[in-house]
Amino acid sequence: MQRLTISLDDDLAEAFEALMRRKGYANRSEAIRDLLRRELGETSLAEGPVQQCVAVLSYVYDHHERQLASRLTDIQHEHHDLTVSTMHAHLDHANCVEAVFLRGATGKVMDFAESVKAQTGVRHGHAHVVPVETATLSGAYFRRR
Ligand code: NI
Repeated sequence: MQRLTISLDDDLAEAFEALMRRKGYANRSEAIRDLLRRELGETSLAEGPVQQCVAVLSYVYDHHERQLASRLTDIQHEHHDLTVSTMHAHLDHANCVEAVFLRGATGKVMDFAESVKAQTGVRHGHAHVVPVETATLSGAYFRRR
């Protein structure tokens, strides 16, 4: 564990305090750690599509949309090496929400997510991609403190 001392001008410090309150952080250290983890994760995603990741892809769709439900199932079967599990909930008479848990090479996972999001009738698609290096599985990105 290392201890860092940082200096912020007043405006930035106030904005940071407001952000912490809005997001419910109990202390500055945890807020800073999460900001750093996110930035490090995004940077490593930008650096290499071959790196491994875990991801959750979520989206809403209308199951009355022609062939969409079976098309989505087909896409998942075609990528059974990436899809770990899928959770489905029926929101109302027409709409469903699905969360697909994915694991694999980041480039392939992101291509899969884009192909699902691009389907006609799929809305609010979002992939939360977390980079994983085998060597750091128990390491810095995942350590809470
Ligand atoms: Ni449904």
